[in-house]
Amino acid sequence: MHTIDANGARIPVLGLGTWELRGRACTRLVEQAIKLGYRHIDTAQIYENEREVGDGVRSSGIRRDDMFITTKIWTTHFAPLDLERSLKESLARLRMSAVDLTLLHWPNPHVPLAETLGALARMRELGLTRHIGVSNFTVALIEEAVAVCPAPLVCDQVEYHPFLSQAKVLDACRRPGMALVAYSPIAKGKVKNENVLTRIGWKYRKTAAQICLRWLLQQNVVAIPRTSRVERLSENLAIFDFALSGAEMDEIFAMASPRGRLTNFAFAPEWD
Ligand code: 1BO
Repeated sequence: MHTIDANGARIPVLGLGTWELRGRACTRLVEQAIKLGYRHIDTAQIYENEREVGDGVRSSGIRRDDMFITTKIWTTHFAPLDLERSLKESLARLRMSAVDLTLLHWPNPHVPLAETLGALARMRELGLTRHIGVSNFTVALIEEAVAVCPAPLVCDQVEYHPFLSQAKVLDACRRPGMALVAYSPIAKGKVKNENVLTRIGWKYRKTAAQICLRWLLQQNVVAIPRTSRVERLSENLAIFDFALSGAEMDEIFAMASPRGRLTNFAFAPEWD
């Protein structure tokens, strides 16, 4: 699996997102993904599937060291002692002694960022997580996080697909050497049958989703598509045998729109 280096982390460029995957279906999909070649699985406390993700990793038979596992701390656990307790609970559910990457899932303006990041950095020192990062952080929040965090942050995980520009966030990540990890990289299936992506796909005998994932890959962006269908797992992996031209990349960049965001909540920050 191709990887991206970011502040000491080597992140497999394609991972399996598990948001909304639950129960035995989640375990089976994680196991199947690993058997097909996935080496990066993304979960979160709020997804309520850490136990099933851990089960899937173990039943695949893969060595733990060959996997890159991310979890995310929910915003109600950002006070330092809560953060430590909740990460230990995540590890107990996953039945792992450490994860590869722990993220703050969303910004929480009610707890000072320096305190939360100080606690997260301590989790790294204690060996409970190999790397740390953030998710759903804006440019201003990335800059604040980098300034106050005692350890290097390796990524910001945000929604990113052709309908939503993340040029400013990408730039803010690159300056301190962080990776951008794209969730909903195929826009929750909305790229399927999209005209530009479908037309480019004919040329390479690829689907619109594969063109979209390749477009992210060529920007050095990590993508974590979620799917509940086994056949899609292989489709999403088959993006390493062709390359988009500069003109095709630009055509896809031109699809972004101010109304392109698909995931928003009342507690979300003011987006860039
Ligand atoms: C509330 C979950 C958003 C994507 O991780």
